[in-house]
This record gives sequence, C-alpha cells and structure tokens, in this order.
Amino acid sequence: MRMTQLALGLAALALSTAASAANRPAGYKTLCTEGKTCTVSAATSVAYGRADKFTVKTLTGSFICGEVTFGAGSKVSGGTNECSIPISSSGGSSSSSSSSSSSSSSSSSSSSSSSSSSSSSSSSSSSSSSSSSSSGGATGSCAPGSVISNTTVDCGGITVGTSCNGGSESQAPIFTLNNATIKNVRLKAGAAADGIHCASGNCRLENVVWEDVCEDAATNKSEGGTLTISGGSATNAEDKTFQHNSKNSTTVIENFQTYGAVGKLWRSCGDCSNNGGPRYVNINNVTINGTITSTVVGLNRNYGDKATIRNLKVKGLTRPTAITTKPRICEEWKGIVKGSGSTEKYGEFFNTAYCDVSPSDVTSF
Ligand code: DGU
Ligand code: CA
Repeated sequence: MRMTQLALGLAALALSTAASAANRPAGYKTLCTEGKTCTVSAATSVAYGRADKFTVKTLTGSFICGEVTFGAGSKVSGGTNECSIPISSSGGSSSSSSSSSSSSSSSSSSSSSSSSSSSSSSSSSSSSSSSSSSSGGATGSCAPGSVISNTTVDCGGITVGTSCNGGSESQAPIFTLNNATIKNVRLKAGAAADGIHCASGNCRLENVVWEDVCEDAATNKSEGGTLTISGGSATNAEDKTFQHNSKNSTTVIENFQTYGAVGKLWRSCGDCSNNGGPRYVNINNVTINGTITSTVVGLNRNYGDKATIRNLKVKGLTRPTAITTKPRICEEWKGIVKGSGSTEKYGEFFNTAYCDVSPSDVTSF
C-alpha cells in the first residue's frame, strides 16, 4: 500500500541521488564524514553536505563535521554528509577513521548496488557543479575566464584565480557577467587579477570572497544596470574594492565585510574616457573589519552621483567628528573625461544631495 510505495520511492530516490549527485563540490576532496572530528591546518574553505547541497564555512583547526559547526538545518537528509576541502588546499586530517582521498563518489551509507535505479529526481537547486574533476581546477562556468550570461551559477565554495600583476589595469577579469548571478566562490589570494566584471544587465555577486583583492574586486560596467554585492568579504584592496564605470547605473553593497587595509570600498570612476554619470551606490550593513586608508566612498558631484549609506560599522572609528582624519566616509570629487584636466577632491561630506549619510549611520566597534 501507500507506505510501501513511499518506502520504495524513497529507496529509489536515495539510490539515484547517490549515483548522480556529488557529496562534495566540484574541485573538492573528502576530508571526513558526519560526526568525525576533523582538522585543517590553515584557514580553509570547508563544504559540509551531500547530494549537491552544501554549506561552506572557512575554518581553522579542529571542528566536528556536523550541524554543530555548520549550523542548524545544514545537514542534508538521505545519506551520510561529508566535510570536504578544495583539492588544492594543503592538508587536513580526520581523527578516527579518515575516509580521505579524492573522488570515490559512493556515499558511504547503504549504497552499493546503485546503478540500477532509473528515476531522475536530481532535486537540488544549484546549477553547475558535480562531475568529480580530476584536475583540481574549477570546471565550466566556475572556471577562470568564463563569461556567464542570463543565468545563476553556484560554485559551491570553490577557490579560483589566475594571477595578479599588482595595479596593472590591463589584467583580465576572472569572471564576466551579463545579467547573471554568481555565488559561493572564493577568488584566490595573489590570483584575483581584475576581479569580476558586470558587463551588462543586472548582476549579483552573492557570498563571493576575495581572499586578497588584486587590481580591484569587481567593476560595474553595465550601462543602466545594477550590480549587487550581497554577502561575502574582501581582504586588502590597495586602491579600490568596487569600481563603478558605467553611467545611469547602481551598485548595491549589502551584508558585506572588509578585512585588512583597503583604500576605498567604492569609487565612481574619476577619469574614465567617456566619463559621466549619474552613478548610485547603496551601502547597507557593511562592516569594515580592518582599515580604510582613504575613504569608504568616493563620488563625482559634477556627474550627479549619489551614495546612500546606512548601517555602516567601522572598526576603531573615533569619528565622524572632525573631517581631517581617515577614514573618511563619503568624499565628493569633480570627475573628468580622460585627457581633459584633472580630478579635484572637494572633501568629506555628510547629508548632502550627493552624500546621503549622517554621522549616526556610521558606528564604531
Ligand atoms: O580610464 O582611469 O581603475 O576600471 C580608466 C580609469 C581608471 C580605471 C579604473 C578601473 O580609473 O581603469 O579599474
Ligand atoms: Ca580594474
């Protein structure tokens, strides 16, 4: 009767899932399984889950492979969950019976007869991923250099990069988005080149971590579009983190953190060829965990830019009181078209038509 059919259905689902879905993101290797105490020697991105569904956390030292570490609801039912780490990461270990090594693909518990099942299921929502890669590199849309258009790509927490030639403006981006979303990806320290470009449409960077910013983290080049950065973090941006070059367009930065020394969080291009505006930036719930060596935001007054800043937290901020010290919060500039004159800095402002931020929007911690 019904119960039997349900049980058979579930068994078929479990088998087919074990056969088709991966228990670690592409580019990851198994570190240990559910309930084990596992160790990573350095800060490492660890994926917990199974069947193409993962929660990714950066961990250091020993941790229990389970919900106690990755949060309530992170365990994926239907089989043994795994903790996995990028194939490229230097190491890690599991106490009590490590399952280690790379891609064996069967999910330890009660699978073995696999192959037979036919039902398609595949339930998971994230796209791309799966297919155990042997190269250790990212594959498909998550590989450096990929152009992602009109879709959402979930990279499952893998780390990617190419190279970094300091502040050279001629470096290629790691990803180019056209009206697309990329999520759960880490740009490797020393290999993040010109970051991520939004070339057209509305783009979303969700839970993207720049382990170390190279030339800049991301650039809004989408005329009339919106680039949203939601979640994630960036460490060390010598000059700018988010660069905004397109006109009549918006950059949203929300639930984001910076670490280390960062020049600016966002800058409206000061001297692009064909420069202009207006450019809008909306900043909400951003935490500066390190330092800002210049200003959080730099905009062009003459092009009608506007920064709206709310819930900004800055570590060790003893102001806003005087405008002579750093970090400044919102700077107004005169922008120029490349080749005609030079940019001019007017200074830091609160509550103007351009800098929509009051001292009470900025808190120290
Ligand atoms: O014309 O001078 O740094 O896009 C170019 C500008 C310069 C940009 C910007 C960027 O501000 O190249 O990264
Ligand atoms: Ca750049």
